[in-house]
Amino acid sequence: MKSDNERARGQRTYTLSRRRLLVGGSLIAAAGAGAAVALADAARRKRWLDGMSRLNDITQAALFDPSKHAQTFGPASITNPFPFNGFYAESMAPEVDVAAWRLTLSGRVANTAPWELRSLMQLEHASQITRLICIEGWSAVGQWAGVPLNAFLTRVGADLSAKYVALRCADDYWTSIDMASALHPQTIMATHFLGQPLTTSFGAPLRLRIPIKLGFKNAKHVTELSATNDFVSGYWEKQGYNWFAGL
Ligand SMILES: Nc1nc2c(c(=O)[nH]1)N[C@H]1C(S)=C(S)[C@@H](COP(=O)(O)O)O[C@H]1N2
Ligand SMILES: [Mo]
Repeated sequence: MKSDNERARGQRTYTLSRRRLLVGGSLIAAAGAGAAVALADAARRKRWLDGMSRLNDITQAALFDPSKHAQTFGPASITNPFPFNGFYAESMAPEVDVAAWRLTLSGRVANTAPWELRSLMQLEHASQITRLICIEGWSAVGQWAGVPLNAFLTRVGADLSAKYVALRCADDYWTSIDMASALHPQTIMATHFLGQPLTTSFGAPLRLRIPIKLGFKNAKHVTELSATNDFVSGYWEKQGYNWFAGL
């Protein structure tokens, strides 16, 4: 039979270890709560920064001057070789089967019949020697030619008062631009680079060339275009790059 002493000791041990458990438990809980607060802070901070970036978009859109052109260059300024950039290595660039490829149209567009490359190339063409500026810190001068997006949007009966033009690509890349920039005279749906059809690395068979915006807005391997009032952001924009990305 246990003495009262022994029982008390047992009780105390139990109490102590229980207290230790409670203390340990509370510490873990506190740490957990702290982590939760830190996470909530991070989420709040991210929301705040995203909010500021959208405010920045609105300011850039308000200050946008459609009569301002990106600088153009002479052929001697063309960068050779032209650098590749993508969210993967160059060897992973999608090989699009041009015969099967179509540009599909959706959203606020009157005539959504898909376009073959051949038919696109029969439309009005424009050529430009301009600088592509990548946010990662390099730029290069190239020569692109293709259909002015303005003429194309008009041709297919897109709602030119829609807020955005959104683009989807064969490599699951996507981006979107404001309508005013889509209608800018230097914004083209390029089919050619240096007078030749676009190669796989550089966006075959069709890419957006928009010299008034940063490189990541220049979607390559475009497969779908829509005019929309829904803000769909973009691949890099979702990861924090400013959406408007005007120069
Ligand atoms: N489909 C698609 N388009 C894309 C990208 C991409 O990864 N996929 N990268 C963008 C980025 S960040 C830049 S700088 C330019 C690079 O174009 P270039 O390879 O012709 O230099 O393409 C843009 N368009
Ligand atoms: Mo880029």
